[in-house]
Parts: sequence; structure tokens; C-alpha cells
Amino acid sequence: MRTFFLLDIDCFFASVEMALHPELRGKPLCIGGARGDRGIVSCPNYEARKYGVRTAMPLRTAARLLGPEAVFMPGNYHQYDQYAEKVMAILGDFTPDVEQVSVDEAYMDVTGCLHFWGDDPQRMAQAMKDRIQRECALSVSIGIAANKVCAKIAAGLNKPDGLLMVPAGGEKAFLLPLPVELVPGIGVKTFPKLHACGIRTAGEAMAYAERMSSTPEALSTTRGGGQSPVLSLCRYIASCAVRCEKAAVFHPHVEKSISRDRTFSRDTSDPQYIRATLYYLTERCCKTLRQDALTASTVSVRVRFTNFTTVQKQAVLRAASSNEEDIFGTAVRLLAQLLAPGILIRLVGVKVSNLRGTTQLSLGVTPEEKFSALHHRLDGLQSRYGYATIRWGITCGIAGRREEHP
Ligand code: DCP
Ligand code: MG
Repeated sequence: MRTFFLLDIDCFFASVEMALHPELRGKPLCIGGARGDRGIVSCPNYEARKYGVRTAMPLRTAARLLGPEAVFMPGNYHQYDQYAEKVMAILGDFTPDVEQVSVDEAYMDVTGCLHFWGDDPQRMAQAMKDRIQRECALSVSIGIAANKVCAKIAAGLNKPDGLLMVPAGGEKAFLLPLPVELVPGIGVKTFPKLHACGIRTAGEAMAYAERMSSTPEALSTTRGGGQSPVLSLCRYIASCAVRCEKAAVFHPHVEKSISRDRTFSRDTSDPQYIRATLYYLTERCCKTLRQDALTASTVSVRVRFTNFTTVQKQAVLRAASSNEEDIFGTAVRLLAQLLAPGILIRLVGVKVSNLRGTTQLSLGVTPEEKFSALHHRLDGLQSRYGYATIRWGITCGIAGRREEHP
């Protein structure tokens, strides 16, 4: 039997700003841009959430909901990275088994360390919360359970400043009444499929999985060769009701494309600046490809003009790749076909698709393999020390500007 923690920092970006500027505490605060900017809110604090402001809402809508008292800030991403690193280092003092899964979130397997805390997971979690509060002035929420999924749900249920433990053996009772939307790892597009089968709660999904297991359909396969997606999801949910490591977060969807785009803070026709932004966005796509051991064989570029008309061009690469040299080379040719001198644009974006896994062994001999090795090294350095530590010259023109942040 194992014990997992999931720790998530409460309204992360806003909390860092409140830690750095305590006078902001108690006021509605939105990170993402100035009040009148065209972008979106990346993080509202809990005071702003009381007014209905949510992540990804346009800044102008948030400004309308919040009134003049609210504070808007563009965000200082370098500081956020540093705070996240500090928090992760603290977690490492409690257990060697820390798996960071997003900028402000980590799973921990604390099974082997519980004896230091009198075998009391809640005592250990409280000590972790206290230390992060004392050393970083950040509040976090922790979920505790015998599997990762229940730990993650528990962390989310009691936010902010939460500490919720699912008692060992109580996983099923905990999950039964919860809406399926709270089970992590299920894509939003799947919910209607579950609803169409009359499944709205985790309990209903478990019952469906059990019912189907004793029917011939369970043994039959769909045309794709696997079991029906609804049944596989229900089985996944049922697996979360047991105490085991296997109920790890589910990833039912293989990504079909990866895209990144950027709305400029001011419309621009500056070709160098647009090119630099396109390179930066291509880099973001390539990093994701490399991280997931994928290559892409199709590239498309999208441009939106001041009047909101959007145009797009697509091309197939000579060979599937995850290297900027290949993908940007094609993307920049497509961009040239979409831009006209002096014409202002408000957005540029790049998408890579036709993805497949990389299985070939790289020997580092061909130029492509050498570039690939170089990019992996750079990815490692940038993720450890920050993007600005080492960068390609072409992106220097956007250094420190909002366009630079993913
Ligand atoms: N973030 C972002 N855009 C998104 C989602 C998140 O820029 N679409 C950033 C801002 C968040 C940070 O990532 O502060 C962490 O994301 P979370 O989902 O953990 O959200 P918060 O920490 O803001 O809130 P919560 O208290 O719900 O964890
Ligand atoms: Mg968070």
C-alpha cells in the first residue's frame, strides 16, 4: 500500500505577486496584462474569482466584472519560475520521490518517509504547507490518497489552503458521488460521450464498467482494434477506486497536432519582429515534440489581420522532424506567402501535425542528428536555468516582451 501527495500552489502567479507585494493582499488581482489590454487573464487571485473571473477570460471582461479597485499586472515569468523551483526544492527535502507535472504542481510518493512523521500523512503534509508558507509566503493545497488520481481530486476539492486526505480503503466511497468532470485526464470532448450513456458521476462510470465486463461487448473490439472509448474510460475511473499506483493519471488522447500562437500587444507589420515571434513559437512546438518523443511531417502557419480575417498555409516536410531547422525553414516560407509589406497583423501562429513517435536510434552522425542532440541539450539547460539563459539570436528581438511567454 502506498501513500501519494498531490501538491498544487494556490493561484500561483497571483500568489507570487502577493508574496512580493504584500499590499496587494485582499484586493482582486489579475495576472496577464494591463486592464485595457487585448490578451487574456492567466491567473486571477481568489478575490477576483469571487466576481466570476476565470483563467483565459479576456482582460477587458475581467476589468468590467471587477471594477476600478482591481489590480492588473502583466506578470513576471522569471520570478514565477524561481518560486516554483524554491517550492520543488522544499518538497525534495521531505521525500526523494517528487514528480513535477506542471509549473506549480507535483506528485510525491511519501510511502517510505511516513515513519518520520509518526506514520501520520496529514502531519507530514501540514509541515510541508507550513514550511512553504514560512519560506516562500505561498499557500498550497495538498491531497493525500492511496493513488495519484484520488490525491489530485482531493487537492482540488479543498482549494485554497486545503489539506484533504482520502482514508485508505475509502477511495470508492470518495469517488462515487463525484461528477466525472472532476476525474483528471479525461478530455472535455469525452464528457458528452459519457453523458450520452447516462454516465454523470464516477459511481455511474464504475457501475457501467462492471455491467459491461460481464457482457459479450466487453470482449468484442471496435473497428479501431481497441475497446470502446466509453468503456475504457469507465474502466479507468473504476481503477481509481482501488489502492494502487497503477491508477495514474490517464491520457486517453494521442495529440493530433501541436500549435502555438501569439496575439501581439499592438498590431505590427515589422517583418523581423513577426519572424522572431514565429521562431519562438516554432521552438515551443518543437520542445513539446521532443519532450513527447514525436516528430511532425506537416507544418502550417496562420496570420490574423487587423480586421480579424485569418489566413493559413500548410506544407509537408521532406522528412518528419522535431528540429527547428526543418520546421522553421518551412514555416518562414509559408509566412512570406501570407504577409504583405506594410500590412498590419494582430496574430501569428504555427501548427505541426501528422505526428508520430520517434523510434529510430540517433547516432549523432548526420546533420539532422547533430541538431537534434544540440536541441535536447538546449531544452535541458533552458528548463533547468530558464529560457533566457541560452537562446538563439533570432529571438533576441522579443526578449522580455510578452510575446516571449508561452
Ligand atoms: N496558467 C496559464 N494559463 C492557463 C492555465 C494556467 O497561464 N490556461 C498559469 C497561471 C497559473 C499557473 O499556470 O497561476 C498554474 O495553473 P493552475 O491550473 O494550478 O492554476 P492556479 O495556480 O492559478 O489556480 P489554482 O489555485 O486553481 O491552482
Ligand atoms: Mg495552482
